[in-house]
Amino acid sequence: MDVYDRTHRNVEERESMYENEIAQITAKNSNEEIYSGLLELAGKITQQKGRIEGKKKLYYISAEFLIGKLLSNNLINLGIYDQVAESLKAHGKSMAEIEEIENEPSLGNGGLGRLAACFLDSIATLGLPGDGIGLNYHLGLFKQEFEKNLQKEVPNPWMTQKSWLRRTDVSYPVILGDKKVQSVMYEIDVTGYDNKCNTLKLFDLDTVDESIVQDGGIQFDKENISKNLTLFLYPDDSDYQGQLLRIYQQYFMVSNAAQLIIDEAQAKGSNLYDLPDYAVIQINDTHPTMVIPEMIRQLVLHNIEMDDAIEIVSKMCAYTNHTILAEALETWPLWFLDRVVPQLVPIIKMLDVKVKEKYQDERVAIIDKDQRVHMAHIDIHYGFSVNGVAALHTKILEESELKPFKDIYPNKFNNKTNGITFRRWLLHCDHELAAFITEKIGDGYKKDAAELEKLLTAADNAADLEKILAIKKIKKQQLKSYLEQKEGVTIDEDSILDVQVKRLHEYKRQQMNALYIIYKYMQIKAGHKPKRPITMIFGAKAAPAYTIAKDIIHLILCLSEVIRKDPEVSPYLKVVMLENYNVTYAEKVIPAADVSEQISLASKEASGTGNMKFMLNGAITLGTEDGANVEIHEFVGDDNIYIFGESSNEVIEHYKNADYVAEKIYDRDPEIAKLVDFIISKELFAVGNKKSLIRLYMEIVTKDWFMTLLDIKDYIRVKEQLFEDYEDRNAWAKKMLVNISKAGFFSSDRTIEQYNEDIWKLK
Ligand code: GPQ
Repeated sequence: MDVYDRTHRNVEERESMYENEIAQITAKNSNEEIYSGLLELAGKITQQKGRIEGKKKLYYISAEFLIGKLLSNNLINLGIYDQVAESLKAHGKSMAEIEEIENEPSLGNGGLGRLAACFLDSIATLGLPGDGIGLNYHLGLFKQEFEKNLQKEVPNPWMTQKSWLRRTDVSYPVILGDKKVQSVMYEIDVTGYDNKCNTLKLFDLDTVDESIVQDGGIQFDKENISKNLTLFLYPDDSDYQGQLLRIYQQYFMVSNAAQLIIDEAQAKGSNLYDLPDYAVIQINDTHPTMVIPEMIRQLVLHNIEMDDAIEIVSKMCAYTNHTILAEALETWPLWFLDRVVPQLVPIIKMLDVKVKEKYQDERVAIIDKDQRVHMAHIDIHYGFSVNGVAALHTKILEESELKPFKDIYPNKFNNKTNGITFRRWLLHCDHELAAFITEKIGDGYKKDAAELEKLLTAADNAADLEKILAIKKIKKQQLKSYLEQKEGVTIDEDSILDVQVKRLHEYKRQQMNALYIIYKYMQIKAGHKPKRPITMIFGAKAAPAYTIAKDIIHLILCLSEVIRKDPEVSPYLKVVMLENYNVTYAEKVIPAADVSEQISLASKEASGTGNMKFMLNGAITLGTEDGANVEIHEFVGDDNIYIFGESSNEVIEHYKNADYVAEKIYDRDPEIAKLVDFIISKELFAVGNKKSLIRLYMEIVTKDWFMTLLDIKDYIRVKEQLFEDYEDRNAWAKKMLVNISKAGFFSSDRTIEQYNEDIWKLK
């Protein structure tokens, strides 16, 4: 029997096995009871399937795991989703209402955290032994609310009595400053699609006290470490205490990780000298970097000589870089580390001395002349692999950002273009599209995403093109009713849905999209109405201390209000800023999108993963040649993507020569000036905060660090072309199909296979 048939048989057996239980659970009256019944059943099936075992195991250490709600995800992976959904339907209920009971875990921020979650799904699906290790943030990332067109941050308690989170009795002592604390490990099962499971291990402290957080904005006592250690993800680090807290968190995470890894390896028979045969650690950006000196310290405590310990650890650790933004590259003043983790400082100093003995090059030093510790440099010198997250990103790392390291260690560098799990980002979020694909090409694509290419034949079939447009409309209608209930706004399902959802950052250039809205508003006021109404959707949280990012949110909310209240414009243009954009929201909005805005300044977006989700769901990319957009472009070809703006090479040159001056463009080009000036118009002042709008205006005119004005005209030109092309519905549907069928490469199953082949080498 081949694998496909066996898979099928397993699903059928399982379905009949749990038929009675599913019938009982779904017959319950309250949605809460149904939810907890399903939670228990999923836990039971997971346990029956068992854990993925192997001598060597991967530990994916990450400050963030943006896992999203787990109910549907787990039911799909366990093979009982359809049966549960049907059974619910027979009782007049829907999966969607049961999903509403679950809180979305607030354990991540953006792309890096979501990538970690997609990776866990693929690792388990491929049957590789690999666990995630992170922290159990009680209040996680803040919840975003809008008040007076401004972002307000409120605590986001997500843990409930009944949840996927399970307390274990695993516990380790950790030194935090002058105190020793005792950790607690929680676990969440990571189900593989038609496979066994791994776990996500989240460390915490029993002494953490949510009650120290005051109402009305997020304020708490940053000094009381044992009370606040795991309260928040990225506690505000705009002050000194906040920065220390970040280091405490990082150390707590990696000290637990190191002790757990040693324990598990020893239990499997390791003598610790052979630890690299039992464990490989993937360091997800630099937040977990201290695992290197901490692991060395732990091994020395186990009576291993320092030099041996360094060698052992260097064979175990691999580092992924997720950004070239200078401000995001972590460097800590040595004296900070001396206060928080004095036990690591002698080791870090020794690692630094060894580097300095070998290489007399300040650029590759761990401790620089200002006594700052460059975390990435520890990873590169004392890990065996360094990877970027898209082809262009890795190239920039190798050729400029990390060139001195590439020269020393040519073989350590490799690329691993990011991916997304198709279970969540197709099977779960767009059942209609998945059913269409299955009908056309069978369900082999669910396990082998490359099979999506077979769909290309549908691009020549008029009936299929009709269907694909009809599915998009259904997804828009579903989003419409969700938004009516969630936001109290109504969108037009026949309008073009143009979506930019991602964290708010100047390099991602939401402000450029806002300038387009101003352009369109002015066009409509001047009588040039679009052929079809346009709905612009934004979703983005700004870091609480990132003032300009909050100003950009303010601008978008103000534009939304001005347009909404203007009867001349509102029939043609609508701006919706989603409140508290998160994974759950992404699952609703991405399948409904026509246009995927990926407009970062070329060279600045390491990869992007939203771009892949939109592509898979049949949205067309409007973007710069940046991150994975470059690879998307290569796959779909010029006719099926809209590219604009200066290239990464040109941008890098501008930075090098410091020759980009926004003010010059503003002075030279009255059309551009007109758009920017609207930010401080009486129309916007009437609904907004003058100080914030002026600050943003000044920033764009006098600084514009991410070169909005450089690309704005090309952006408007290409976007107008895209809207025109949209009217040829048949041609547009073809573009959609090409995008879907070429998305296979961006499955995280492919990414994980490559990590395993080149780096982890798990059996
Ligand atoms: N990314 Cl360093 C984050 O979301 N957070 C971070 O702290 C860093 C990177 C993103 C990056 O901006 C995207 O381009 C990537 O697609 C994503 O990581 C995953 O690699």
